[in-house]
Amino acid sequence: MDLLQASVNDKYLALARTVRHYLMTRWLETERRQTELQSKAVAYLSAEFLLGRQLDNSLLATDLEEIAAESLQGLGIELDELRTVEVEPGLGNGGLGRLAACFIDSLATLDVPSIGYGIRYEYGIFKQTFVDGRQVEQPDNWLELGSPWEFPHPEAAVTVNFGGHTEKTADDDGREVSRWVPGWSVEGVPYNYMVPGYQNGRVNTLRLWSARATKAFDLQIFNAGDYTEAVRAQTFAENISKVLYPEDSTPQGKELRLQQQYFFVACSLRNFIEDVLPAGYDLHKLPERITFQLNDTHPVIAIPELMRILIDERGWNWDEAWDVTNQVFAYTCHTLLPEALEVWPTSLLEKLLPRHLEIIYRINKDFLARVRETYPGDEMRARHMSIIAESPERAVRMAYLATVTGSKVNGVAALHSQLLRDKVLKDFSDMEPEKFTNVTNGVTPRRFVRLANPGLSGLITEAIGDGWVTDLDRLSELEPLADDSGFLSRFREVKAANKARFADVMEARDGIRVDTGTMVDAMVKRLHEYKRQMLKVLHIVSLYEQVKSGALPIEKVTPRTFVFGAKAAPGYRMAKEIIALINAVGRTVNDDPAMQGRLTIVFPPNYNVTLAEKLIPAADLSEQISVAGKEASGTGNMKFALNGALTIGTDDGANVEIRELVGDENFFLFGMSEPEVERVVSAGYEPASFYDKNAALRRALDLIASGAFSDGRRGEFEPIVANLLEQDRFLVLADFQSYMDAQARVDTAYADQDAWTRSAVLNVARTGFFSSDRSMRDYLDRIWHAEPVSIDVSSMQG
Ligand code: B1H
Repeated sequence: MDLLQASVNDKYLALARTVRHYLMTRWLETERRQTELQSKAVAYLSAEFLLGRQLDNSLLATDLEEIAAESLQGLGIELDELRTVEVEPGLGNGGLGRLAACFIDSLATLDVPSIGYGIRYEYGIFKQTFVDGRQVEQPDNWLELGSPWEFPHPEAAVTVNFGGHTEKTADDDGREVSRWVPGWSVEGVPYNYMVPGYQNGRVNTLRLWSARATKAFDLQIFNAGDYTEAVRAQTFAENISKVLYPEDSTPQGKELRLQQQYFFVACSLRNFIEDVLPAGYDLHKLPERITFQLNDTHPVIAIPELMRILIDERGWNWDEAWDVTNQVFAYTCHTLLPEALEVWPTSLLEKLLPRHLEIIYRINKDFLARVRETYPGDEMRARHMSIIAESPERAVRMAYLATVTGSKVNGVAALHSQLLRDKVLKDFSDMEPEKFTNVTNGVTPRRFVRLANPGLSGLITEAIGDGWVTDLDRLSELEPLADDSGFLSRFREVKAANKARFADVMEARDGIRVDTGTMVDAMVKRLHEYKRQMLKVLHIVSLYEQVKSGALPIEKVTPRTFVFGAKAAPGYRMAKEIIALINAVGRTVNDDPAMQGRLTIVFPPNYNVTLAEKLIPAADLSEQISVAGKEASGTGNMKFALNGALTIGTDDGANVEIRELVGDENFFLFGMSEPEVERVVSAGYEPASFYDKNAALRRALDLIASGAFSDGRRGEFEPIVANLLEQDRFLVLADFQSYMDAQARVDTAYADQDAWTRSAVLNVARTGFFSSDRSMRDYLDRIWHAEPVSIDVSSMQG
């Protein structure tokens, strides 16, 4: 094609193909080394990988950015223009999926042989739009304009069975065995993605599975002469990998979701055993070759699947199979919300995976025997610990299955892991304390500092060299510069430039104007009541109310731009109401001349990884305000701190560790602690008493109820206000005053720009701990025990 006729997308695709071609030699060499050494690897099983754009990351990993920019310029093409047309693969909901993407980046950079296994959803997380301020979801057709980063391998498809029934037969020795007679099947086609390490020659693989109808399936029906039925069957099969479930934190117990889960783990286990391991490998030695890390409970059906393979297909006895299965799985829990713990009705398992259900029953029987042996006569304990729940319906508790089977169980921040041991999984931790461990989450410094914040990266590199990109603890060398006025002023210039860049993006993306002279106060995360976006809204409404009523002179208000980014699960009513309220408050406050633009609310729709990369470097204040004891870790909190925002936050999740590291004087702590929350709740929390006692809170809530933000329609936000006054499950009203006080401290601190910038620098210097490279080292030491294998790049050329 002629360059003159090529669209921007054509040019982007051509560049992407060039870069991926360059990576190919390294990919093949990585494969070759792994085959040669046969060392232990890590398989990260995850229903979500929220990758973000690939071009920049690939250019960084290969150190090709400069060359690419120059050669493109020679052709009259701007690299920046090509960057902007890439559609990010949104194959995840939020933190859990993005964590998986950070982890595979770090594993590749640390030279660890590893493979990510997941689902190639045809539609990722929905595209959020606002219609009259209300969320409307649109399909995310991310494959529409081509997907240059994936390599389909239809020839390597594997078959996955479902349904049918089991039959009792006798084996060669006359023992009774159960056999699965499946009812139907689909094929899984692997799509491989390159996961390049940072300039180290290693390229690992992310293998995502796409479902299609089996040939046999088609043929049977074609032969019966029913063409339309055959085509329908194809659609049925393809449905399995059609769409990502948009529930974050609260899974829906839908049949299709269980199909997705089994589909991808069955494909992955088969692929690892039959294609990654050498032919004829003795599976008794499997633990020497692999740990399957279970990213939450979504892939936990892999446990009975491996047992089935070893027993039914390989003819092993139960104990042999259990011994190996025990060693190769480890489980990461990501939640504390009881409603988020996945449970599958036995009726559904019976219908979809009857043989797996039998295996789960047997695991449970053996386990309960062990419990009774350890705690004779304690029948209550046995009932509590059973993998099978009996009410409200008979169901399998997937977290318990993973805990019983896994070699290790970990939480994702220190507080979270402690609460797992003390509460959610207490009985299991009492019985097998050594099984429980913590690995605090981390984020990749390549994407979230080096790429997202080139200004800060340049400044850091100038000061301490570029070793920090793969050794983030070295940020501590910046500490002395917190007292260097020259450095502080350059740091401030970088922040200002990042605000200007963010303002440009907001203008181009959504036509939203951002005043770069204001404090950028950001709350970006999924919309969930426990995360308490409502607390932020009450802060804003209260300030507005105080100005309007004359209690607070407008000149006393610190100019702030409140940035929200939040998707709500499409079926989560209250979350969607809160989105509507934020937009309504935004419209009213932004349009009110009395505010003189001092308080501005911006809520760009469809917050995603790409927007995060622009917003986070521009932020001054990071809002991490969940009710203590509910946010397992948070990872946005780490990204903001690393980019020099100060945190206002509760003692929850990884905030605890951030505060310990940056120091109390560089963190705005507020709110009840987890034990205090427990006490208040068990004493019988009455939110209305806070409304009665606190005039500012009362005025803010009354203003919302009055219709001030809904053109006088009083009923509009009634469900939100009523919920807060009557239930308030997450103690918004109880923490309101403490939050307002902390925000007043923020205003005071911000007034002294030198001191503020000093704190910001110290946040950067002291949070190197939150690199996902460190998380990976912790997993390697405590759970995986795999060794790095370096790739020799000297023999390779482009
Ligand atoms: C987290 C989820 C999650 N925890 C169910 N649990 C899902 C649960 O599709 N589903 O059904 C999807 C996601 N996600 C998050 O994990 C935690 O809330 C964060 O606190 C944590 O930082 C993150 C990574 O560990």
